[in-house]
Amino acid sequence: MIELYKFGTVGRICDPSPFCVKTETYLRMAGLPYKSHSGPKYLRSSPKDKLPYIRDEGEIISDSTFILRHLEQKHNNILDGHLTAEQKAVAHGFMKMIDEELYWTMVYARWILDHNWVILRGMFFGSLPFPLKLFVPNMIRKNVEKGMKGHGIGRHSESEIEEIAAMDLQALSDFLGDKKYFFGDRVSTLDATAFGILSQMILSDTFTASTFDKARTYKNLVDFTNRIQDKYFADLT
Ligand SMILES: N[C@@H](CCC(=O)N[C@@H](CS)C(=O)NCC(=O)O)C(=O)O
Repeated sequence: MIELYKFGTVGRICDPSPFCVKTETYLRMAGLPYKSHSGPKYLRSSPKDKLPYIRDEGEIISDSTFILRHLEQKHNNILDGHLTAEQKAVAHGFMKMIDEELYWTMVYARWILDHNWVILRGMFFGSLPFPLKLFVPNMIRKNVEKGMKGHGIGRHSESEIEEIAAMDLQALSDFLGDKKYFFGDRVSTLDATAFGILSQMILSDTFTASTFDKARTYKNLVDFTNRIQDKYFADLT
């Protein structure tokens, strides 16, 4: 059985990481049996020091993109087999937009906006023993900030980052239109990927940001997110 290593369920969301949500949603959509292991301690055993990773018949695969690619190849394109080459190309573009851009606007909202940082610090680092809790959280926040500068997103102003998120959300909403899923009535890896980020922005009320408020103004994105949550995560009430 596939073993999934992730951070862990928070409320009704199966993980605070969109990449872990993407992977778990994929497994559920594909109907592949899996066992999950939760906790930041698994970062230490992750080959890329990030979560998620999976163990599949003894093979370890790290990074959600490679995990989904491995599972699609192994299981005869179980989710994307019905897509044309053109649809796959569009899906690829949207998935990169989500993973490489929209994701970072969420990171900014959670880690950099001071009112959310206070919440995140308690949530992720609250159980650190004294005196570690005095300096470790700030050190990690500084590293995140550095990573955002390296990526480029961290060089923009707050309003520019909100504008980037708004453009990405508009594109997702326009492409979804009144379809049930991004390519019609059948789910694909793009749906799992979009659900990964939209579940954080739309379903979670832990953090507040105008980008998340913006996401909730798109009725079709809200309906899509609830549809997937209700269908695939009914066990998380
Ligand atoms: N490209 C990776 C990104 C994974 C990733 O960034 N995971 C974050 C959580 S959202 C993480 O593990 N961060 C912990 C760290 O950097 O120490 C994927 O698609 O899986």
